[in-house]
Amino acid sequence: MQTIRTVCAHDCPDMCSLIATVDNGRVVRIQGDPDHPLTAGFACGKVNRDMELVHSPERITTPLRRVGPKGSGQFEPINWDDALDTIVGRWQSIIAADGPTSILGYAYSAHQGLMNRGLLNGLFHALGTSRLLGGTVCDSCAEAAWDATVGPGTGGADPCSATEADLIVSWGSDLHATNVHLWAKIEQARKNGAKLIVIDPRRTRAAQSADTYLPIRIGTDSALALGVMHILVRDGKTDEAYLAAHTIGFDRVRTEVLPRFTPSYTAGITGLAEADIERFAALYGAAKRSFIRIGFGMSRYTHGGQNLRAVALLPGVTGAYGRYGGGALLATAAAFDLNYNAVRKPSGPTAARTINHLKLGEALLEAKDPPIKALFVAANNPAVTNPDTAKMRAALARADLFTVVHDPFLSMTARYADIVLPATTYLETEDFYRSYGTYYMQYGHQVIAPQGQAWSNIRLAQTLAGRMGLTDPVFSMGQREILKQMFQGAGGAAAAFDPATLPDQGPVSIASKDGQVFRTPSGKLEFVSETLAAQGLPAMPDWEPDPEAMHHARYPLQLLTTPGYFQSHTAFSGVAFLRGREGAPCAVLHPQDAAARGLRDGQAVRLSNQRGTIGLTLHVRDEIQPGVVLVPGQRPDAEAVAGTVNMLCADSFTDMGEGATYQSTWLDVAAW
Ligand SMILES: Nc1nc2c(c(=O)[nH]1)N[C@H]1C(S)=C(S)[C@@H](COP(=O)(O)OP(=O)(O)OC[C@H]3O[C@@H](n4cnc5c(=O)[nH]c(N)nc54)[C@H](O)[C@@H]3O)O[C@H]1N2
Ligand SMILES: Nc1nc2c(c(=O)[nH]1)N[C@H]1C(S)=C(S)[C@@H](COP(=O)(O)OP(=O)(O)OC[C@H]3O[C@@H](n4cnc5c(=O)[nH]c(N)nc54)[C@H](O)[C@@H]3O)O[C@H]1N2
Ligand code: SF4
Ligand SMILES: [Mo]
Repeated sequence: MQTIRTVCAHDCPDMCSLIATVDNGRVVRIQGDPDHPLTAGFACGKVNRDMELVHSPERITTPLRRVGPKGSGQFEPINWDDALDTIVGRWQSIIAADGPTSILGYAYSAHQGLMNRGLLNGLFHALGTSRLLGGTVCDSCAEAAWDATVGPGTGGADPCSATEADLIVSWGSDLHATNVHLWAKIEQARKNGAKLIVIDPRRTRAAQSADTYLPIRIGTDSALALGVMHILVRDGKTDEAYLAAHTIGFDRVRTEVLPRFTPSYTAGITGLAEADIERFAALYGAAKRSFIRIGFGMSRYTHGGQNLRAVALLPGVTGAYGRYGGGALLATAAAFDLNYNAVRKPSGPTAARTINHLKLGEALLEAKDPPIKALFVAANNPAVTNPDTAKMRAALARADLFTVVHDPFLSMTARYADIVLPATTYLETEDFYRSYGTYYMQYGHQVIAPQGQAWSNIRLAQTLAGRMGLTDPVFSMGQREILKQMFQGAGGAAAAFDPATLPDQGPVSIASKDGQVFRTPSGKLEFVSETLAAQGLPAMPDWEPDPEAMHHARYPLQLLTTPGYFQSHTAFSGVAFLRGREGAPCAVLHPQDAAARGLRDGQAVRLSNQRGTIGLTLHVRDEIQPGVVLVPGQRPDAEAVAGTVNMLCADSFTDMGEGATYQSTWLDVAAW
């Protein structure tokens, strides 16, 4: 038996340090590292079972060549040399005929290691192919709103500071699912007397144990934030000295926007009781160190940027941004100023065609001059997780599209591939990590040898680069050498670390106890944003109804799509135990809506709208308000009655950051 310290590479803000126990070449146990202050000795309920992920009987063990129709999942094993010969031969002839931009290749976020993700993207950058504008299925709207308000290159409040808070607001964040280690800090803060407020259309587990729960209507967060500001102004609870020194534009918002957001107007929009809004504002106004955890959920909506921006402005009104333990946490990644380009952009043209991730289906079907002839996908399953999945799958089914998928499992996307390549999981690789929800970075060590004939993303990138004739040094360097490159020219707090010693160091933090830094053009928190105005967007925060709500007459229910507790998108769908814990893919209706449709708990139901129909198991529960259908997670079709939730969602853009609008979806529910 041997124990090895590594880092959890799953797409999760906590980025835990893990202790893996290995016996005879097999991982037999995974525990949280007690020496990482946030991990604090425990891993989440998913990763506790990662020995079942890495040793899953459902993993693919050899390269595969498709022998049946696209999507059918019929493949035959081939060896790596044949697979690579086929790929390189096809890519070279496509480049010769139509140029490199007729290829689109990328790795996405299911391996958070900077090298495993970065180097495959570096390969395609160096080849000059079309480039994926990534993140639009996830956080690009939230990020654009944060950047316009707080500034680019800035992280939010340190999660470790939450223990110092006197008030915690979990605003659209399902802490037990996506941020369980922050939950542990919040429990500590509550022992010290802090109050917890949860603002979420779903009565999450955190909401059940909160001091106050506000069941807000989907997409109305900007109205609530402005309603709270209205009361703070009315009651003289603003910190005028902080506003004058660190913010711009509040006076305009105070006179031109806030007068409308009376408690009764705010209540009408948000569906909350006036008394509850008053109570929340009173608590927020009285707190010195109010800590808001902002989740991404509220941004996945037509006006998601406005929602997030208004919430991110609130700590400026009371000066909470200036105090340790106060402020707002959306993400932290922007604070790590490393030389990412060493890995992601070793060479290649400065500009090439970009394809928005959420429009991948459309681009594969419609892009011209040149059309996309070859697709390479690693660490992403767009046939389930992209919006408008029917279009996505029609695109993947295109007979003349040469598709390669690199994945540890035969994902729904892989079923459409011409060649499938077996990928290692993170436990079979080493890498360097920086978190997006904490201020830690850490080197993660390889725990066991690659299983079967699986290759890491790095090995694949370096081998394909060699075969394609690329000579950039990063494609032949060892990983410790690449790490040094990433620290050459590093800035900010990261620059103080020596990459030669990091692999032996365990977790290290770049956190600071100073107040929130603003890196907007004005250097202040921007209540009025000229940057947004220049893009034709409202310069000031406001609330407007969603134009998609016009479908309301025919499809009266709005979709609430949330993370699965025991599934993270589809990344754990190869673990039978976790599939069982999550349960069959389901839809949740309020008892009133179920009764109105004559539906009962446990029956199969059809969810439909103008884009399609899917089949799920119904749960009737009052954890949501009437008028909402909750569908947790994005689950592969094979587990459902039929289809997958993103078949109902449009591939349209949010107001900021060209992000996905999953929640601007109206539908109806009937018996299957
Ligand atoms: N277990 C698990 N962990 C995960 C993931 C997962 O799928 N499962 N996903 C990972 C990834 S890729 C990401 S990006 C992160 C973040 O993943 P996100 O999907 O952004 O999850 P949260 O930040 O928890 O935000 C979701 C919460 O917001 C609420 N919500 C939805 N709409 C609104 C709204 O309009 N207003 C308000 N106030 N609340 C709303 C939902 O009910 C839910 O409780 O988590 C990561 N961690
Ligand atoms: N309706 C709806 N849809 C959503 C969301 C939502 O809230 N609602 N959330 C969106 C968000 S936040 C995100 S980030 C996306 C996530 O969407 P995806 O990126 O598609 O996430 P996963 O389903 O986890 O797919 C990751 C794939 O990578 C594979 N993989 C895991 N590790 C490795 C590795 O080391 N190497 C390689 N090559 N492959 C690996 C996994 O087996 C899996 O097939 O989904 C988005 N889709
Ligand atoms: S909480 Fe997140 S980072 Fe920690 S073990 Fe679970 S998935 Fe990994
Ligand atoms: Mo995400």
